Amino acid sequence: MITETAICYREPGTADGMKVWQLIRQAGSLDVNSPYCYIMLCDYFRRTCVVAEENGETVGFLSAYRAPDREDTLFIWQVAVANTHRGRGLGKTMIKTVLEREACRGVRYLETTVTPSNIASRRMFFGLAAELQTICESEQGYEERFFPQESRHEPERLFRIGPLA
Ligand code: 9YT
Repeated sequence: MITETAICYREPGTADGMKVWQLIRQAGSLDVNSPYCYIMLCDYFRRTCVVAEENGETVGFLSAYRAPDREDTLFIWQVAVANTHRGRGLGKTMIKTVLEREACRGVRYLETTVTPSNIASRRMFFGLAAELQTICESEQGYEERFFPQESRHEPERLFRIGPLA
């Protein structure tokens, strides 16, 4: 028997911050920021963030904000999907969910940065651009030299998707 449960996509609230931090830690492929950072995102930036939930469990998180000096651009900070829920389009659905909100009215471009090792994320953004019938351009972004050496951080390549219809 196959049991399909519904995934709910919603705005986060302050209380989601700690679960999001746990998700990011478990997911493994992203920078683990402080619990405080996720609480702030879930509170002050809730209108442009998305929690994906299944049976009350946090299985996905999208953090994003409108670029302060470019109103038409939504910067996507992190797209996190639980290991158990990969390959099911959660990342794309979270992005489409946020784009439909009032908070994203007038957004024509998506920008994000992705490390070379995060192949799934790169693939997702190119796939999303195709679905939205637009293009995905790639630029240098934040090279390794911007990061402290001891952090051993990979370069962050910039991807710009748009214009959106
Ligand atoms: C799209 C995405 O998840 N980018 C990750 C940026 C960075 N490496 C981070 O915050 O983990």
